[in-house]
Amino acid sequence: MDPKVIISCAITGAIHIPSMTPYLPITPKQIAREAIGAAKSGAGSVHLHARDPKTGEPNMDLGLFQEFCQEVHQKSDVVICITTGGAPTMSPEERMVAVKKFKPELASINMGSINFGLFQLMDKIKEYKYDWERKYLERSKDNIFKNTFFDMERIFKIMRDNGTKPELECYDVGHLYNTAYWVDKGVIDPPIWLQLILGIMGAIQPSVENLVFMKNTADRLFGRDYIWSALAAGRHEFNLCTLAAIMGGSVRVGMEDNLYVGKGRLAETNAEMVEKMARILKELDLEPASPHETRHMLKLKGKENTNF
Ligand code: KMH
Ligand code: ZN
Repeated sequence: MDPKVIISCAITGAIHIPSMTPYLPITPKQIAREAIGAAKSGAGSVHLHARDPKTGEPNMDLGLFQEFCQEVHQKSDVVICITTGGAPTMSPEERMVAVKKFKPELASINMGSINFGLFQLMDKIKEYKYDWERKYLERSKDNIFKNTFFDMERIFKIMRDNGTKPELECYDVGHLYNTAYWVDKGVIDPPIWLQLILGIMGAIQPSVENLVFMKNTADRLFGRDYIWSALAAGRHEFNLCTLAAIMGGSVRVGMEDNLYVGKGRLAETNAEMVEKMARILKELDLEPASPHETRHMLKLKGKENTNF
């Protein structure tokens, strides 16, 4: 039987700002509703960040996470993946708290430090809705999203102590080598679950060649012992996810990575983006993995063992 394709949906993230779209989920209610909708449309996993409900600023408040995670946990079977990336402006300490508290089945871990550039987004914004937005984007020019080996070691330990599977966010080829270091150290239980990220400024850019290069590098480093997914920022999202699916990978879509569902057409819901991806898969005779199949493929501990 052909393996299924995991569609992960990243609901809101910390890249985009409310001034870029009226549809960005911000409040816990909106985030929960969007995550549940994405699951109904075919997502096996939802990747969750929190935002200040009044201003939309990225936030790691445990009360906010609790509110939307609990609702998703109660109303849907979808696998919840909690961020430890938070926002590039947050310290690693701040970013680790939600995994300790909620013991999710899945959480992201960022596999290297980068100058995560968001300042270029300012060129397109005519008017800012909130005070923090402009400063947030501007600051990214001179800010390191810090994920040192010391930080990664601490995050891996927290994940292991809480039975959480790491989703390994690799923004560049070097991050695959960092992953190989941790695999050799024995801190990652099989299967290795890689998220290949293309198109973040400060890291590898989106192209067919670069996705093939990353995949070939992963093959050289991990042989057949890994499962992978791709995400591409902005307008490259659907094209490179389609290529990833053809190459045997899984895919991530959603408003964290891209705000448009078609040329010049803002996505109104995350579900729309999942639906589009599921339609493309269908045309390729591929099938989205259900939450149950996602758990089986990634060998997750089960939602009954979380603390939402
Ligand atoms: N923002 C994405 C490019 C995280 O939350 O840990 C990667 C991400 C990081 O989702
Ligand atoms: Zn994220």
